Amino acid sequence: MGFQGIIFDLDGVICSTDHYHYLAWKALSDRLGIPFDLERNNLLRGVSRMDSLEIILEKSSKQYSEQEKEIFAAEKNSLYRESLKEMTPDDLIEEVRQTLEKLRIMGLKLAIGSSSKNAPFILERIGLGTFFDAVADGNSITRSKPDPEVFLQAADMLGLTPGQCLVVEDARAGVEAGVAGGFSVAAMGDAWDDQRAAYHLHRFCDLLKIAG
Ligand code: B16
Ligand code: MG
Repeated sequence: MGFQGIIFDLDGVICSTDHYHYLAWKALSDRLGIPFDLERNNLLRGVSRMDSLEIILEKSSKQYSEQEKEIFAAEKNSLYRESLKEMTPDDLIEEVRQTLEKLRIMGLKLAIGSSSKNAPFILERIGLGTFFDAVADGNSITRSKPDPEVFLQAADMLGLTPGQCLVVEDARAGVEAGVAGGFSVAAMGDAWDDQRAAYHLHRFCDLLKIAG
């Protein structure tokens, strides 16, 4: 309570790009003959592209060179970007749009804290390219979640301390990152029941009660 800023994860919180990640990783895994399903996909939430690939390759019987891994990651990203190109502002759920607008009217500073290098492109596709007061993402950090760097950077960009901000996350790695950075965390989606989170969101608009 009494927060001055909210830092949102992107994939799985603001929009459902997490399913596009799954489809692209699944296509690559199938081509390489590596078992991969929705349950394993949950391990990749909030984790960087190359770290996600390493998790997928744990189930491979073959060893791959760093050069091959770069090619696999580029292949996955190219498939993923094809899906992103289809996104429009209609892909932003109305409840999310209205909640964001109400939070802004309440005077909160709003930021994105995402591991994704595609974050600016996604925000532009869904019509939020200039909405947030700050965007910290995979392009500006050196360490991916569960390291708190992305959230600390976002708070710094807002001119706030971690204690003044709430982090909203759908990934267990993201909840861990928020707590490690000294933030209160609201968990939703796959991480909803994570006991490290201070709040558990049934619906996105529940944020209005927490922040109000
Ligand atoms: P990219 P988030 C994360 O975004 C995704 O949850 C994770 O699945 C993905 O591997 C990571 O971004 C990197 O994404 O390949 O687009 O750079 O949940 O932190 O907003
Ligand atoms: Mg996420």
